[in-house]
Amino acid sequence: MGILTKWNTCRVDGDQIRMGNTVEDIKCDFVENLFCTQGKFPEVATINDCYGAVAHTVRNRLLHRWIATSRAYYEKASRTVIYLSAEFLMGPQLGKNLINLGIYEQAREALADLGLALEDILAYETEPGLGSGGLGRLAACYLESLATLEIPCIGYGVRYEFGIFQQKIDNGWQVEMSDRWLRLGYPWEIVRPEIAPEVKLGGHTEHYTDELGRQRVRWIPDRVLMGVACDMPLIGYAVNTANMLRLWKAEAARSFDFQAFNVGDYYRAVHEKVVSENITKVLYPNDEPAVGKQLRLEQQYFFVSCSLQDMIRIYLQRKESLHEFHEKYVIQLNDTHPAIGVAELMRLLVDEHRMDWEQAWDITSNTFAYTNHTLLPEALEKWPVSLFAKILPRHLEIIYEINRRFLDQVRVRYPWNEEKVQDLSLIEEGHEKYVRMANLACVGSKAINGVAALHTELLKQTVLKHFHDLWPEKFSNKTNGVSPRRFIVLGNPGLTRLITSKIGDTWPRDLGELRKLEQYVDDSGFRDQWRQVKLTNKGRFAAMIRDQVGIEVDPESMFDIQVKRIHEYKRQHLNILHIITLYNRVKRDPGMDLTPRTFIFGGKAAPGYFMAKLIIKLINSVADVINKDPDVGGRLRVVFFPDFNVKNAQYIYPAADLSEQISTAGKEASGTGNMKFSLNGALTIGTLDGANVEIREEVGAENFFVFGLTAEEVCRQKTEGYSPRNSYLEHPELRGVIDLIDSGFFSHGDQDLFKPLVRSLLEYDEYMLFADYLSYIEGQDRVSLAYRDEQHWQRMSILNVARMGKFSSDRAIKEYCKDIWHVQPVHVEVRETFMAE
Ligand code: F58
Repeated sequence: MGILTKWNTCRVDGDQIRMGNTVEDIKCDFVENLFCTQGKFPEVATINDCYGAVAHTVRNRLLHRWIATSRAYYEKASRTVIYLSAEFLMGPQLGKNLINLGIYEQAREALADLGLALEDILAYETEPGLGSGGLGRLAACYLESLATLEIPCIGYGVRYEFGIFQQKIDNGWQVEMSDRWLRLGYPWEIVRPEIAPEVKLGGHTEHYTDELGRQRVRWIPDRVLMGVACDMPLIGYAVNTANMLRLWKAEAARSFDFQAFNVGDYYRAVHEKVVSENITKVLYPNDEPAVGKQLRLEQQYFFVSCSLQDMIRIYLQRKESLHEFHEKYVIQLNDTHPAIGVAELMRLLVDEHRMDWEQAWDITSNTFAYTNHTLLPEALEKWPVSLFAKILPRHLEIIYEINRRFLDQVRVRYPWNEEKVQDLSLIEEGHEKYVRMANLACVGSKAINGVAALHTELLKQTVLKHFHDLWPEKFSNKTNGVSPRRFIVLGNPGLTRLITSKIGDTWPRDLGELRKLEQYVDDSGFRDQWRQVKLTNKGRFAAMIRDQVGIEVDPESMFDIQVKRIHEYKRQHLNILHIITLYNRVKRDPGMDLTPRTFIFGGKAAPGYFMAKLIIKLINSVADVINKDPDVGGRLRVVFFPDFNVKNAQYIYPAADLSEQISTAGKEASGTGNMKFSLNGALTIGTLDGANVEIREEVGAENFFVFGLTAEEVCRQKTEGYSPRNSYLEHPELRGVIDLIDSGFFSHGDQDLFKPLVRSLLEYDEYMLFADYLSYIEGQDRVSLAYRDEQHWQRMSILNVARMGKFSSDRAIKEYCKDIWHVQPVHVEVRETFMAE
């Protein structure tokens, strides 16, 4: 207390403690940081030094709010949302932080005064690619909205030393390069070596009777490691709330080093350290679960255990017993990757905190909630029981006990129905037994949700049907959303200025306000400005294409873009079939009247996914031919833009005229790129899949190019027997396209290269490209026609933006808060002193 009183006298006014927001304040702090954090003087400062100095200048302003926020949460003992996710695709931090702090313009001016361009520094920044796709990016948007809505929250995850690989294209093929995002240091994280829970792995269990005569279990591990907390502050938009993302980095536990040293085994001690650190070395780059990969299971358990121990530590700072744990916390499981948390919380409560099983279960099953992100049966995670027994022997016992009690209930509810029992069981029986993580998540959670209306309905009817029959009240839909701050305000400053000039500046935190734009659709001056913004954005992206890919594209042509992970169900190859169809038409009649289009693709293929990599090769091979053909005369251009990531995405969405959302109906859970495109004024050509259905409902069917089979029709055709070869024989244009690929025309006469792709389409066509081909081509023909009526196109584009308010991540988070989390905002004031009054 003495020291606190002394510290309290150290009042410093706002400006001195690195808070000021004027151009002058920012300039001074920048120069000071150049000296004190980079150790440089201006004449020798590199771009990296300048970036570091700006980042620290911004970080200082975040830290004040971060401290004020944690103090407010501490004082109010607030109920807290825990977002547990194996992936957070946070994107570059500088621009977003400047926007959310409201000092973007001041910073730009301050740097300009010093002869530096903020744009150059933003372009220099690298991003932590700690996620592989939509699921990780959704987590990042949700954390941003949680802070903006002033909701107490901690995001917990893994600090991978290497994130998702960087993609290069070499001779048309994807080449993966390691992502060394920490190479030059990372100014946004604060490492807290003193927050370092221990995590056990392997070994065996011992059952014993304690001093009170109760049956207890001890886990004797054969490895112990340590998680070190690496924190990132996450500031909300135009509020003081700065929440925390805490990522765990694995290190060797010190006690183990000592043991080895004691017996003189220096080598083993060091080896132990290397092996321990491996756990958080690299993100698995696949878009399907890594069945049976020991390291992946260890990663999942590692971060979940660290996080739960950390939550308990924080909780016990204020409380004596853990009986109200579920009132303090609600834990959202971002898919099943953290589902082991159900068993781990049971273990911590029962084994380590000596709670009764029943009470522990009551707490656990009232703490967790589970979001499912996929309908693909092959993407449901399961782990071999043998692997579980080896790595997590105690958890396997706990899972068996949860299952025993659960199946007893099932048998009461469905007497003599062993089929039900088998479907619901946490264990899949068979030659090799598996632990089913989705079943564990469902049993251990009080709420279960899908990520778009159609997806939730299909979940209830298919993969989670038996759980829905058992507990319909647990299920709800939470359609995804995206952050308008990152994907409009930061990514599309031109559009932001135009919108704000018409409807004021409150729309970024109340996206429904965009509706007010509807009143300007008939204003031709406004439509012209709207078109001009798009043209500028296209010019900006065209320059990036020129610099990075070496292809000249015309910003006046329609930018038709498909960016997302490369996967057969997402059907990038259907897009190619359309491109080749147009090419064949031009070759037949070079003088034809063709709407000029630039087709742009981007996205990473899982390194081991042969067919996805072949699709990338096909895109590049088709590009080589078409871009050079004088008959085409530049009216069609095809570009594969390498290394699609959050940073590139910010330039891509604003430049699109047409958004390709063409997955087989019933396969894409939601999609979020579809929302980002439409919010930036692109029109969509899409199937009735995922959130496309709701986007179309919102923007109006007349402003959306729909095509293809519905999910129901896909299902029906499959059961009735679908023959892709019949479609091929029936449609001459399709035949022309497939035959051209097959002939080796795009592969310098090599008829083998694309054979696996052609074969798989002709013989199986699992994702029904041929069934949707005709309807897709007709849809594209409608698009080409529509683009020629420029005034009408602008109208549709404006209406898309005006009606997309629903897809703000703020709306999604409000729904989670109300229906699942039952949590209230906590308003944060920033005081001018660090200490309590
Ligand atoms: C995606 N899933 C869905 N998984 O595919 C997409 O429809 C949805 O919009 C998005 O989640 C957000 O809800 C997805 O991105 C992964 O990346 C997993 C990572 C771990 C391995 C398995 C895939």
